[in-house]
Amino acid sequence: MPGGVNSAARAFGAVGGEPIVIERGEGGYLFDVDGNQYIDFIGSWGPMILGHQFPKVSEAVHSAIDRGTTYGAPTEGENGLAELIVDAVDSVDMVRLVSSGTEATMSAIRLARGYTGRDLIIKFSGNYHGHVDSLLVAAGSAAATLSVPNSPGVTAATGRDTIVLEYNDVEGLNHAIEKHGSQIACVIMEPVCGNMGCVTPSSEFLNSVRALTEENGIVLIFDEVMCGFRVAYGGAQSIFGVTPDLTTMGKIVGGGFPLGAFGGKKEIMANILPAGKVFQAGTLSGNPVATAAGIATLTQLKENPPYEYLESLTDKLELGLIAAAEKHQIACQTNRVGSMLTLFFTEDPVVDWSSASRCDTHRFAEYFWGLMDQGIYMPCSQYEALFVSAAHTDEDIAKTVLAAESVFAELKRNS
Ligand code: KE4
Repeated sequence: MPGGVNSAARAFGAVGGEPIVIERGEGGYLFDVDGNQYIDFIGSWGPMILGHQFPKVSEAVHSAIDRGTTYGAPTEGENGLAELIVDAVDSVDMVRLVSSGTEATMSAIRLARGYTGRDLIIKFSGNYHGHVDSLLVAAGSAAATLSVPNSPGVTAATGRDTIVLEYNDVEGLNHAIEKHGSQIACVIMEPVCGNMGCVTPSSEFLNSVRALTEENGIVLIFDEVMCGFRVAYGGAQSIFGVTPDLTTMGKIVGGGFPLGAFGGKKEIMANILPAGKVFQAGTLSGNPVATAAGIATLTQLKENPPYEYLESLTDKLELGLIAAAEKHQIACQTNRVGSMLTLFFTEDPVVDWSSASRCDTHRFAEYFWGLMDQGIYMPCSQYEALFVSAAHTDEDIAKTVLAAESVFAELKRNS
């Protein structure tokens, strides 16, 4: 397997050394094949909001598997999950289930282009929307970390239809829409960024994006693959009170199984084949085992919302990390929304890719390994968010803060 992994983000390219190999997960913990236990703050890069092996999810999956695994025909579970999504996300009237976040964003962009008859798309540097050719131009996440701004294999022609702007740059957005407005099919953005580390939109930026897209007949796509069901049951849009035209989802919505979704206004979604003419299909789309996991996960989140608990735990973690860093004069910033948090090794506030890219990634790597050596598994890149799960405890947070303090002391000694 190229690089020994099936996804670049887990190859430890940003921190050096060899990835650990996981044998199992349990609650808020991972166990590697050598029997070491770790507090898991990756949570599979977002899906594991309830923790690993959450009983109700496991039971639903076993029951689904006992009836079969895939039929290539409609099943009731697809309706059940679609109804939960439509109920949870106010802007979603109709939804199509797919097998990954990448498939969701790729399909949503094709839909926006088919619906508007326009070619151009706008994305923001530091935002990652999966490995869609048209979006692998200054992507964040692994591409940013591996300093591969444009992936080989993405053609110049493809790149020419994508305009890349700076996140939180209202003037730049105004200028681009002034210049190209009538040719732009959509703007796609992370309403809470996780792929340059956690970065939030200013309200001026978010309101400008919505107003300018509205005025120019441009489809606004909120990529909530990471922040959907994470920062709130209704996603980031329910926190900010801004309504996109389309929303892409993944990770949590599949309960740990390969499942993504895109949905939005009926007048737009009704253009998707076979209701409309925009082609979209998938052998395992709406897979019965994945929808069972998704239904069990969303039902748990809806009936026993963990968001207040997650807010309190993650707040303690953030304040503890900041205090420990300050005690040892380690320059750090934090950005957090709910249980998404990033500790940036830089003096200045991080509000976009250019400020994020000034972080001391070498110092991040030392911090990562210092914690790993104490049984704490943080995301293996400065440009990722950590995720706290409902299975984590105050004790886990206290242990993490204590471990971080010893790491900061070491960093100070070495500086
Ligand atoms: P997937 O195709 O990996 O399911 O989803 C792509 C995607 C789309 N949109 C957003 C906002 C995302 O964060 C992602 C995937 N996130 C990365 C972590 N930064 C997944 C980790 C990986 O690629 O292994």
